[in-house]
Amino acid sequence: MTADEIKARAAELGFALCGIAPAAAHRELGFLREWLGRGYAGEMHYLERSADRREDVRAVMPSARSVICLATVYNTDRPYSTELAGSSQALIARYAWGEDYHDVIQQRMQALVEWMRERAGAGFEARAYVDTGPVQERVYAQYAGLGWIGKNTCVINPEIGSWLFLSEIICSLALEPDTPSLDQCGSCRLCIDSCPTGAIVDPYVLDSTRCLSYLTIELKGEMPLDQRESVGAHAYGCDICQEVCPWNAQPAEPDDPSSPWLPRAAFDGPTLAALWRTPDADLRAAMKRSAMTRAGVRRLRRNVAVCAGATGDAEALTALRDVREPLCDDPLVAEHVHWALELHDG
Ligand code: B12
Ligand code: SF4
Ligand code: SF4
Repeated sequence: MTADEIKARAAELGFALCGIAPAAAHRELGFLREWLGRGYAGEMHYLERSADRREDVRAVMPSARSVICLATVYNTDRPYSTELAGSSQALIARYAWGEDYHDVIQQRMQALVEWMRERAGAGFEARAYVDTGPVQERVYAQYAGLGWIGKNTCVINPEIGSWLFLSEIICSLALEPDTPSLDQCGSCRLCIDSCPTGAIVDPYVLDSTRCLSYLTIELKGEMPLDQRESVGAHAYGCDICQEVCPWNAQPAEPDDPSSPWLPRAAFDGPTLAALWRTPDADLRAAMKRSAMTRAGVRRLRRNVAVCAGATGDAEALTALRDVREPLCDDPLVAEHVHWALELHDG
């Protein structure tokens, strides 16, 4: 079984990109320790706990010789959040709109692993991960030639941009590696200058504790007071540093109606007020089997309350005063509602 045969099978299974990186001590893997040491992981303690394995896939699977890196495009033809500024719309990061990518991509990878297993000899070992494994996915993707790690820290492919889910199969086969991608950011710094919170503290270095994606998704408790006003209308995640990137300027292809990444109705451009007025049970149903289950309804309500305060949107503030779904009275949510109303009512 050759690398080319694996790539052809990956394309049949719906992967947009497939490349091979050697399981080796790549230079960029070493940045993780310093990044953790600076406290940039915030509350994401799992990154610290698994740092040994994240530094080298051979600590995950000692027989690892190659990492088969895969990318799946999730863009749809909906407008960018930067085009919706001041529109009252609740901004939800596009990766979270549709089906849970962990489920969709894990199934495709299992099919690829099974296909490989049928062809490989005895002793074949493989582990397939999408997002949740102890692997620095972007580093391997760069070495597999899928794209370079941009100054916004995302992997960018020169032909298809960075709206990509990464996943990988660590395997015991010594496959022919691809040529690593070259950095094409040049003198551009649009992502750094456009980040609303200054989270990209240096080119290629992101302080998660300032990133809206971390604050609205990963952070479990109260949002720090001094960061709330910079949240704007970002109710879940943030896409700005990718939207401004020239490599994502090409409009998306018209949507295939069967695409798993199309937004569910509740998250297809709702205003902040409409999102707040949606009953808890409906929000829960809309989140089912989507990536948004990570934050859940409680944190989504916390975020929408912060957005209402941060934007001062009159309809959203009215909705905060009117609607009393059970989760609105949750102490975490109530504190953020109180903050938003205090800010505007005095
Ligand atoms: C933790 C995490 C986060 C954290 C931290 C992000 C981060 N930049 O690390 C938070 C919650 C903020 C986050 C946000 C997002 N994430 Co995230 N996240 C991860 C996760 C689980 C681990 C990333 C990691 O290891 N970080 C640790 C640090 C050290 O790595 P790093 O910032 O990537 O730094 C690299 C380089 O920038 C460089 N570097 C670092 N320091 C230095 C210093 C110098 C001097 C130099 C030269 C280089 C350099 O080397 C590092 C090597 O790893 C990965 C999945 C995975 N298992 O890999 C997904 C992943 C990176 N996330 C992803 C996505 C889609 C997002 C969001 C777009 C979601 C959203 N819309 O809200 C945002 C994007 C924000 C951004 N600009 O990165 C995708 C990225 C796909 C792509 N095209 O790159 C991944 C790969 C998940 C997946 N399987 O598809 N995420
Ligand atoms: S996702 Fe948003 S907040 Fe985070 S670094 Fe990018 S622009 Fe900044
Ligand atoms: S916006 Fe510019 S600097 Fe940032 S990742 Fe894209 S090309 Fe690189």
